[in-house]
Amino acid sequence: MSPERNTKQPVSSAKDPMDALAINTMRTLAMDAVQAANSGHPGTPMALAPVAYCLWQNHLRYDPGDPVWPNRDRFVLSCGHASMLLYSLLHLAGVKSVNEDYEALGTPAVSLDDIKKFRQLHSKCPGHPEYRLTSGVETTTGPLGQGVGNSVGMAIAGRWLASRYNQPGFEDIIDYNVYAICSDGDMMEGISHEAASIAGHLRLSNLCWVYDNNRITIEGSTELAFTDDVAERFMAYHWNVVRVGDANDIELLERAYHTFLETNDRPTLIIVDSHIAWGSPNKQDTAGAHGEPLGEDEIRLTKKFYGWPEDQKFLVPDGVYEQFRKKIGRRGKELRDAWFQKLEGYKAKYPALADELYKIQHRELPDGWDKDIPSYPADPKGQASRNTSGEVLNAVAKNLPWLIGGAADLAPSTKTLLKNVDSFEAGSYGGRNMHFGIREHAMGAILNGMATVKVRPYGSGFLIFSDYGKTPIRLAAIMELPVIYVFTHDSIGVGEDGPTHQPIEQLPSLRATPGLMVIRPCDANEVAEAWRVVIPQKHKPAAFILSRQNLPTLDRSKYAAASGLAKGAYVLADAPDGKPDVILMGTGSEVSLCVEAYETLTKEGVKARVVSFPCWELFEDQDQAYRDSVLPPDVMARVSVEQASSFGWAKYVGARGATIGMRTYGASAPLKDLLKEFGFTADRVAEEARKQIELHAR
Ligand SMILES: Cc1ncc(C[n+]2csc(CCOP(=O)(O)OP(=O)(O)O)c2C)c(N)n1
Ligand SMILES: [Mg+2]
Repeated sequence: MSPERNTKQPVSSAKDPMDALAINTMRTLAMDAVQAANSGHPGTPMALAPVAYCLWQNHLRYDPGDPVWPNRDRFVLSCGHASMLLYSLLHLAGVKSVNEDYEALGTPAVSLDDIKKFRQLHSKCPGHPEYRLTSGVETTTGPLGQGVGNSVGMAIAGRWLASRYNQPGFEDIIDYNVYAICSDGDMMEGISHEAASIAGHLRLSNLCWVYDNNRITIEGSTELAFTDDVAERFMAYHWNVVRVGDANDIELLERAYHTFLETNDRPTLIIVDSHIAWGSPNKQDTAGAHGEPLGEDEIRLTKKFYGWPEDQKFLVPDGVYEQFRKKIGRRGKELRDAWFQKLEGYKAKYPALADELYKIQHRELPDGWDKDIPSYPADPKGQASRNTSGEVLNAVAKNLPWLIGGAADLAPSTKTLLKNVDSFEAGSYGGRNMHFGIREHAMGAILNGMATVKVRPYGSGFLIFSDYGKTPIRLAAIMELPVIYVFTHDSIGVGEDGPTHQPIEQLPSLRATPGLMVIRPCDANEVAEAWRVVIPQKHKPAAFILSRQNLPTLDRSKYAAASGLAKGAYVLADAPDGKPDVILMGTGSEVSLCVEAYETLTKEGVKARVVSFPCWELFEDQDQAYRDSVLPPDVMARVSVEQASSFGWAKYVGARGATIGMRTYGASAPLKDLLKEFGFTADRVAEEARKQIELHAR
């Protein structure tokens, strides 16, 4: 079957001629912007213009003047390649920009000039919508499937906030809905299966996905690779499924949105059949015709069909801005103003809850959030860092009510269960223990969606499976969302489970993610410090890398205080005169090996220093003087020890330094045998130290 093609989008069935004019304005802006950039996807924004227009104008509870109003409906464009659809809406609806402190600036979020500079440096209209860069963009999309995943997190956060903050007389303080527009690609990606499955299970009736069933992707018809019965699939996930046979049929679209609004026990999928506009007949058979500019001639023809001045570019006809002001503008402002008025009454009646809501929205913490974080006495046996982390997490959660999270079915292993706290489940949306199921990828995207709503989410699993959810991790870093990942079973230390479960390259790969704080604490007190550093972060995601096996708790009266963790790396033990001949550095379980080797070397009269190095990202943030004080440039005899790929350590040990790490996968065996086999012993560390001193003395 050849894909159906239709360059000229039929004029929509809008009754008000101004609606039709506004819809065609969105389409022509998309054509012109993509043509000017000479790259991008014009077809989908054109085809979906009526779908999004109808939603924004008639349903979205959204005030363009205040795009951070906490109870606004969320709109996610999961098919981020259709970004011009969102940019034209943000522009025409007059959405205002907001600064880092969430204050409305009065300037447009997207100016016509930004649209003219679509995909150019410093434009507010980058190739794919970017959260933080452009006000009104609720989440960064582009990697297909992420947006729909985020939308589930937004819906979850909405349900949780409603459960805690809606009170008698104030039942609608939080009652926003979440809409996501998605495409064939979103539907094919595995993450949409995971996300839809958990959304259906949780019966998130505040969630609506609009699926653009245009039956075409880049290589051609979906017949090539995708013949799922999407409706059946979603019904099996316990979704309500509605069909709209024609994307231009405003009446059918209206009916579908109403059905969503009236459905109170499950999420809704609206399947919209559409035809993509994708270039003239002579371009149809060339590879890449889908997702390319239409070309000047085609644009002229299309504009003629719309009754548009053929040579005018970026035209917004008279009355179009007014049409948006009259509908979404007026409705949104009224709703928003009424909400803030209501909030005054709420503040009077429920001051403590109102204060929490304020703090959540500003990413502030309750006073005394850290008062129950324990400190740990020296203990040669110690405990696993995952266990300490569970204790510290619980100590923090007690005083930070909007810390919410869970595991991908591994809470007994990751120790992330909050004690004396309910589960977040369908019909019990006040719980804070999330059960993501074995869905690492969706978990990551859900955490991102929750973080955009500004509750404080965490997710957990085995470090090895962080790869399953890597894209959401990097998107959290791009979006600067303070998501917390608790990754346990951090090394070949998992022993008998063998190479499939022993992380090797995961640590360097996470460390290579710009902006992600990867923290591998060496003992119980470093774990406590790590949480102390991470929780106040407003714009940085963090990953805790924790052991399954016990780690001795260092005697901090003998060695330096764990508060050094805040600087990423610190001198734990030093040569008596502070002038070491060799530096031993390690993270996590390997720090105690360094300490043991240090004691041996010291007895031999060798002047050694131990550097505990829990977080590269934090260390790189320190000034040169501090970094030199930890790693003096004139001491090049250096040894690093870490049970992971040694990739990257040369940066700190130098080209002639020694790295004790992994250059192969691990093996299935008891831990003590593995440590010997792969050289993670204090003797080996001491031996490499002696060799280093000799090498650098030459
Ligand atoms: C995870 C991911 N893989 C691949 C791509 C590259 N890509 C961009 S658009 C697209 C296909 C578009 O087809 P569809 O999702 O049906 O959207 P439509 O073109 O119909 O709007 C692909 C493969 C991507 N953006 N994300
Ligand atoms: Mg498609």
